[in-house]
Amino acid sequence: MFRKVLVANRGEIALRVLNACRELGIRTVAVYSEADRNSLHVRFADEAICIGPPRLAESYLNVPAVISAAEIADVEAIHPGYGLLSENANFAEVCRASNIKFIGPPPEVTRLMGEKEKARQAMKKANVPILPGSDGVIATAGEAQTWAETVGYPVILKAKAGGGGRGMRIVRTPEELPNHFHAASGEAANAFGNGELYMEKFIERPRHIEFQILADEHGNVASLFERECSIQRRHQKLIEEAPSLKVTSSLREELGQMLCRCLAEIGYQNAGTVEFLMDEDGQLHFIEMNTRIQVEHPVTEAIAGVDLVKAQLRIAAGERLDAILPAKLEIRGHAIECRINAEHPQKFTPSAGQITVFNVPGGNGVRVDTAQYAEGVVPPYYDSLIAKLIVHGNDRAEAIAKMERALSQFVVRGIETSISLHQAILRDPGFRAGEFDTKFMENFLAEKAGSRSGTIMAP
Ligand code: MV4
Repeated sequence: MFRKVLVANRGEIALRVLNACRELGIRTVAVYSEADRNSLHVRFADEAICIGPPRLAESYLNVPAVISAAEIADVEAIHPGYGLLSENANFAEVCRASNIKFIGPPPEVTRLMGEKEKARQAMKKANVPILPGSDGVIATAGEAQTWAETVGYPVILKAKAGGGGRGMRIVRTPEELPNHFHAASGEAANAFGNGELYMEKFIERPRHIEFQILADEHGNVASLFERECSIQRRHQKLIEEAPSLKVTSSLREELGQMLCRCLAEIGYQNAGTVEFLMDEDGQLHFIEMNTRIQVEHPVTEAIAGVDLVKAQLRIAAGERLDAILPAKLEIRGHAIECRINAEHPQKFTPSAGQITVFNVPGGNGVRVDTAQYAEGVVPPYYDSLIAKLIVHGNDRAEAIAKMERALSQFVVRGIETSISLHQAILRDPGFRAGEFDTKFMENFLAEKAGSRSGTIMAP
């Protein structure tokens, strides 16, 4: 196992990774920006190094600053957490050149999955179901029209270098295709420095379902079941759960095996998430792969009984999956996560400032991942996620009851949070019945805005 690891992140995930290291007997090094001087990830690491001013580009995204810190502290490995440098293949290459182990897949694999169209072809080759669409990128609007005829309208144009919803255009008629093609291409060129597009059949009201994968460095791959992530707004997930009510055990088994074979073929290593859209017939279609640990990993940890961050560290240190995982992976109960954001619960505007009261719920089956505390400060420079509330029950109904109880005991004052929004979602009959798709929040917010009081929240 590593002697010393640097955590190249901040907030709850930095603390989450530091905790895993601590429990494995690994010395820890935190890096921080000037805005995070008083953060818990700094306080609870064995060593901490300031890497620059508050702005991300000058601190947490500053590759030379992070690498210098790693060299000064003499670490053997870097854990990137999620976001920031976690899916940056160039960073992983600099780590490799500096003789520092990057805790994640090899840069070649990250690069392959970053080119969404190549990832799609790789999945297709391994018989993983993909949506009807173009084979490779589309050069011109005319070519796009030809593909759209074969696929059938509506279609969606996506950026090859994209992901996470940017640079996408839904096209419903041949007439509007040329305009959408040029707009999407321009937006992609602007956002990703690459205007290349590909096309897929558009699914109207999909569910977002993703599979958690672990792969060791000896060619072994395991599927740790799926998460349901359809409760989102503008591509920001709000609530995730595991398992999905809509994935049958045969589908889970079959797709899990297929993914393991495919990812072994590709040479995948470490933790990864394969994203699917589920159509109205309950069929899953691959859309993209994320080559990192995800925000919502704790719901999988709860139902699978596996510490995914410890698994990442042990895999990167060369251990084999059969030494890390139980002999037989099984789903136990049901888990739900609410992302507690520092933002207005209806307007979604960020709410930075000093926290005055921070009462965290606990008890059987309740987990809170946070780096916040009473008198802590939420800086205006970063992501609004301040805590994740995760509950684990014997079934979904028990998990919902536990979540409602825990939310009612989660008290944050000084800043605004999404806690009351989560309480309102949990009361929704559609949510309670498990009947929802990726349009849920749009409908939910429109309905509440139209209601008599105009407010979602109970007093
Ligand atoms: C789609 C789609 C419908 N059909 N692809 C949005 C983010 C990116 N990862 C993929 N996205 C979508 N791709 C086809 N062929 C609908 C979405 C989509 C979506 C997907 C998952 C979760 C939330 C979403 C919200 C809007 C659109």
